[in-house]
Amino acid sequence: MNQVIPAPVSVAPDRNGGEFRLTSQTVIQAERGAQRVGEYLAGLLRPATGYRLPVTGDRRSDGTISLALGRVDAQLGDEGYELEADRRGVEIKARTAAGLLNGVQSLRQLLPAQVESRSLARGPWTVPAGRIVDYPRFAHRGAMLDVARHFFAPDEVKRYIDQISLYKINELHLHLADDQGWRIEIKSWPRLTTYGGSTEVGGGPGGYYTQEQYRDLVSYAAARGIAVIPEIDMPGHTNAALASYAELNCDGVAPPLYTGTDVGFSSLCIDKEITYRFVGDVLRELAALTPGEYLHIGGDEAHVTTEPDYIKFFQRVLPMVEALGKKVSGWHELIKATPAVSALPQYWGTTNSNALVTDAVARGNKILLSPANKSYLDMKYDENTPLGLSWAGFIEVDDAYGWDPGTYLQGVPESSVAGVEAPLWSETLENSDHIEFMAFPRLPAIAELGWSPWSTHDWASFRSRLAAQAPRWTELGIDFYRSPQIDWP
Ligand code: TNX
Repeated sequence: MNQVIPAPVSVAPDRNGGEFRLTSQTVIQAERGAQRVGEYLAGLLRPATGYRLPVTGDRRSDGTISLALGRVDAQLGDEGYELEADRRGVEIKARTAAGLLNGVQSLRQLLPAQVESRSLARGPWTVPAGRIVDYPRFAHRGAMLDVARHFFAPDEVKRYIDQISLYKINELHLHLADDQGWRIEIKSWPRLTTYGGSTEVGGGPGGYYTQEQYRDLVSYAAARGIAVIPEIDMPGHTNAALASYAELNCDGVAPPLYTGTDVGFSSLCIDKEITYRFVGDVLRELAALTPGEYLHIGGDEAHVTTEPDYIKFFQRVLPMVEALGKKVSGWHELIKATPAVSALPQYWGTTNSNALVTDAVARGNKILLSPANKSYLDMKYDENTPLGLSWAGFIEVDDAYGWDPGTYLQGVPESSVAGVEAPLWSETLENSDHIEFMAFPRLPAIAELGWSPWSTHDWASFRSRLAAQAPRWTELGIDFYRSPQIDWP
């Protein structure tokens, strides 16, 4: 029972041993409101076991995995769950479907690794007897994927969604536009995608999501307990838009498409009225595609926008987001424009104090932590890593795991931390293999920092639990980095 990542709040293996065994007779009993989770669980377990695993609302006593809503301790909150296993069955209880999904992810990890096989595999399919009580330390546990520098097709994004859900990540931040490509269809500005989405770093064909494909991604993520935060980076990182519409440029001349990896050379034209019509249209269409609370409006590395212009720009754009009923998320530079206290600045620096962030905290903002030298999954592991960048340093597994979000930034108490995010920038990453090699094993480390109580933080325990994940990744076809810090089986 002690092998789950992220480490649960409490794990009590049954002192008499014993186990539940999944058989061809097992049924999944899902209460009203839990059927979708039941079907999701059945879908995970059927390929390897070959069992029918019917999902039913009927009450049964023996041989069931039951998913129950309501009647739980208040401390579990909306995302917590209780899991109890004995010889007769497994019961997962939670207040919400999100809590049940988290319980399901733990149950998956209590079953043998071969359960992840997508074709018939050999059991026995046992769950050790005992009880887990579990809930998250931070409400926000994010992963970010940059689909702008290199485009990733919907199936590749779904594959990553499946992988991050296993570690109870609940927010997927999609970096949808940058200098090298615009990836989300905006019906009122069609050239953003047809032209602005037509390439990527290195000059490949790029691509984009139609609004229909994007909605499908959002609902695929939601079924796994994950909200999508769409990002349109502005006023910098906008060459793809500027190339698509000449009128957005101060001089009225469209620059060429860009396929390199420089940052900080583009800016929307702050003094042109059309800029705000453009931004308003984009945000309106984006908000209509977004059931989640946040729109991310970037704000990083605006090196060719003067500070007064930067502030002027965001003082017009920030109210647009709120008028659409959404909260603002943005990189921490955005704090210069004094966003509302509901806004969520995202810290991406490499130092453990930052004056802008301390100011925002004093005003009442919560901060999302993604320190580049700890949580950036695109940083190389060491000098020999074939992919990735190294501007924020090398990040080995113990670096990714070895910091406390609750005390990391001076002047930012745990109560002002919304959570953590692990960004994956894609200048050097072209396909799912590349994504997985950089995310595994560091993504589970960041996920544990976001979920698990600090009292469970322990490198020796994490190392051994991480090693135990490897056979699962192999079953899932995840090409992970065999860090020399871990005793892989
Ligand atoms: C900095 S982090 C950026 C991105 C790059 C990344 C590469 C941040 C807010 N901006 O534009 O892709 O470094 O690691």
